[in-house]
Amino acid sequence: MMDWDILYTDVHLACMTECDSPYGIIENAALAIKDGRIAWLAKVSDMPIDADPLITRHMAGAWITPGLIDCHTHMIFGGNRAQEFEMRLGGSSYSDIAKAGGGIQSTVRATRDTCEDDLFIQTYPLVEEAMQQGITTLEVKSGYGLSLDDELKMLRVAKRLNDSLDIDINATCLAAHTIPKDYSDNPEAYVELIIREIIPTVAREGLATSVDAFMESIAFNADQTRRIFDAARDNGLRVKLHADQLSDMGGAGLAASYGALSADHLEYTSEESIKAMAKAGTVAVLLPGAFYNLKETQKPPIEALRKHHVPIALATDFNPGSSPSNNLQLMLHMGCTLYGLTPEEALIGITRNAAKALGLPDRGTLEVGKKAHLAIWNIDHPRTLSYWFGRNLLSERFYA
Ligand code: DI6
Ligand code: FE
Repeated sequence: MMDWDILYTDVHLACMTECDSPYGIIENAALAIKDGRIAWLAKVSDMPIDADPLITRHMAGAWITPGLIDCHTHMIFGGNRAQEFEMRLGGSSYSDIAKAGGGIQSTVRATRDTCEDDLFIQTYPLVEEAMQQGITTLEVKSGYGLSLDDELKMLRVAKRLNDSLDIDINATCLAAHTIPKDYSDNPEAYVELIIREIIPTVAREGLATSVDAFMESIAFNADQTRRIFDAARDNGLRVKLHADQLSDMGGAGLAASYGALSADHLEYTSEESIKAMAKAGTVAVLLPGAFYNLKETQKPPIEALRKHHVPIALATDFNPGSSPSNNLQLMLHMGCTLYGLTPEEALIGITRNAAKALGLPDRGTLEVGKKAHLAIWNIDHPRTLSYWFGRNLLSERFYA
């Protein structure tokens, strides 16, 4: 007997599986959940006659997609940077502001000045906002602490949020976000601190599953990034990289050579690096919110990514400087209008490929055995999710 916990019936499914039908659509379908996993899904007409769910939900033709995954955020931070927004509107560039001690450094000051409890209290409603968007898995980076204690503080906040809310929070150590002001005379000493203390402690305490770095002329060079990645590997952590956002430093290729989960941003990435990503299975995480907000004009090389079959994910990059938006649904629209993705590619980017970018094969599609993380929508077709912008089209979310 099919003793399911819940059966959603009279639904249409956008399974987002790798198959011939666009979006992996199954119309006039039903989906059953048992013990937190998808137990069965197919057309209603194929329902087994011995189906005996505890709860049956008649959904009047709603659409179900996999729960959304925001695979790149800097959601935990103190203060905000509205003043820098005004400066940029007045003509200053993001790099100029960073070089003058603003930018990431100003959020580092504000984050260091905020105690762990207050950071938790401030971030809690931001995670709730993400949940209201249909997000069931969220990546959160440290990187505004830049000292052992403050990086650990941020990652403990991520863990507490994960333990307090119905969402999976995947934490990443981004101690290599920038050289903190207190080390500006001796950047190498900070790299040593990351390698010898921060990464080993984070790994030992199980506070993150991966290590990220910002490889850029205003942050870390290739040699430093390699040593940080070596330390990650020695401590059993996966790697990912903020690569080629403002210039082509060969970052995506370097990340691929380490078998990185993802290389993110990629506005200036070369075809050579893209080939290396394809070979390594490194996901391209595109962040149109930062591109838009910084008024960038160089688009990531979408055609080359397609040509070499590099999986493309989309994320918010939610942070107080370059991308102050927590709206993942909006990134669908921006991925289409700013980068030329198709609505289907965009939706794959916040489901199946976002799961790949986090190294989580147990989610991101609707398939038997996958986690029962669902987003339920009042729409007439999944393309509609990319069409509207700034609206929240979610009607329900299921997280087990
Ligand atoms: N690239 C980004 O877009 C964010 N970090 C990074 O390395 C920006 C972070 C910030 O401006 O606070
Ligand atoms: Fe980022």
